[in-house]
Amino acid sequence: MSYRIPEALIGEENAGRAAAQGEDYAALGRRLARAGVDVETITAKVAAFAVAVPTWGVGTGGTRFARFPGPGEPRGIFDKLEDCATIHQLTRATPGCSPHFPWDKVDDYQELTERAAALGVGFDAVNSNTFQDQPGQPLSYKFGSLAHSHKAVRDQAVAHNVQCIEIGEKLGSKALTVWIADGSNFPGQSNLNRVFDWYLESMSEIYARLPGDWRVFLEHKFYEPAFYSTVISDWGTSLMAAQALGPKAHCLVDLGHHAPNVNIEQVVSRLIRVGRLAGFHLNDSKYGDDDLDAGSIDPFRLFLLFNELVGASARGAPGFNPAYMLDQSHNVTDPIESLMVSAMEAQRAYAQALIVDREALAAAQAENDVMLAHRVLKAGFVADVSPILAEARLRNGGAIDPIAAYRASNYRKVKAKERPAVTSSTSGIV
Ligand code: LRH
Ligand code: MN
Repeated sequence: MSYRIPEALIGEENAGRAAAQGEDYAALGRRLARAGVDVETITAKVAAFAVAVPTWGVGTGGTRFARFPGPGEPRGIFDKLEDCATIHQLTRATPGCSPHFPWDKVDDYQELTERAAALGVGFDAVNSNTFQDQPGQPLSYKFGSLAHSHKAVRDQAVAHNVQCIEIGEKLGSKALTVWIADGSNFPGQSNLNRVFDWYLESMSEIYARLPGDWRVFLEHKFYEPAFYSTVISDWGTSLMAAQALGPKAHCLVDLGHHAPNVNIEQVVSRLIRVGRLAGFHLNDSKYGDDDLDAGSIDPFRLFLLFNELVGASARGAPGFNPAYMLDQSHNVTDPIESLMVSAMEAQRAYAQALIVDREALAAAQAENDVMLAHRVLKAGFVADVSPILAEARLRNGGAIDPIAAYRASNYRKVKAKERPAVTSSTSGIV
């Protein structure tokens, strides 16, 4: 039987922190009450907030230069599920994990579903992969996949996506995420209009195979691995595709997939307006698609994003039902610690946005009282909502301090013994 963190250990860890937590929570409650905010309302919403963990994120990530695997690396999807379950056990914020195929391919998906259920987690959106060639794959994706100039390659990519839907149905997923690397490195290499026709043609075949209650998430990215043009490069192109395909098609926003300084919260506001926001791959970045931990570089940007989402929810925006996922690469930290902290940073941005006095904000905006409007918004960001996040975890049966509990459990050391060390330090993200 592989090691799981004993619930008793979490209880002991919490017992030592409960008094301080109670004090901090009560003090925050009093302060928020003075501002007309009911702390219990915020805590309940935060406790119900869920963000999915990427199965490919629990193994050490790398770059094109190198990857430095750590101790106790997951050897496959069953180890990855254990680690995803540990993240949820301590944070109570990540009940779902998002699998990627064929990286997570197994022979018996019933067994996988049962193992996940036994570990207390489920499966969120499934991710297809036509950006790598698999051993024995008949046709290469070197020059594209769903938008390849050869129909046979497009058909192969369509078949893979249909297979991902069939696997997802066995796992209980309700969405397929399609990110393609298709693009060009040289002007003239591809017909910029024709490739979009081929993409739509391929996606419409995939769309036709979606079960009634499924959605398909189109993920745009402005460059990499293509360095001159990318077929689905921005939200406008993604929205054109979603509207051409049908009501089940939505636009997924990966925070690292935009040109520097793009106002992503405004992009999100536009997608919400037309009811086509699929949701997010949350992460952070300073330069390109760095896949750094959410909220680690620019937490104010994450707050501004959740401010748009809370505003949309408050006004009852039609079709507003975003899916939240993390999509990160952990090259220098313990992936479990990074994913726990990132899930908590998403909760933090959500709680801060819930604190914003929306009436006062709307009034100041109407009067063009710029400084007042900015300060009313900023008041949410500068509030330390840590006691609310801890209270939500505690009430959900998690750890007041997940990192401390995780380290006290020696989970990584035990897994290092259970899982033979991975010697090869190949390059590449996973
Ligand atoms: C592409 C991407 C996509 C995943 C991959 C692992 O950059 O964000 O969402 O398939 O990372
Ligand atoms: Mn992504």
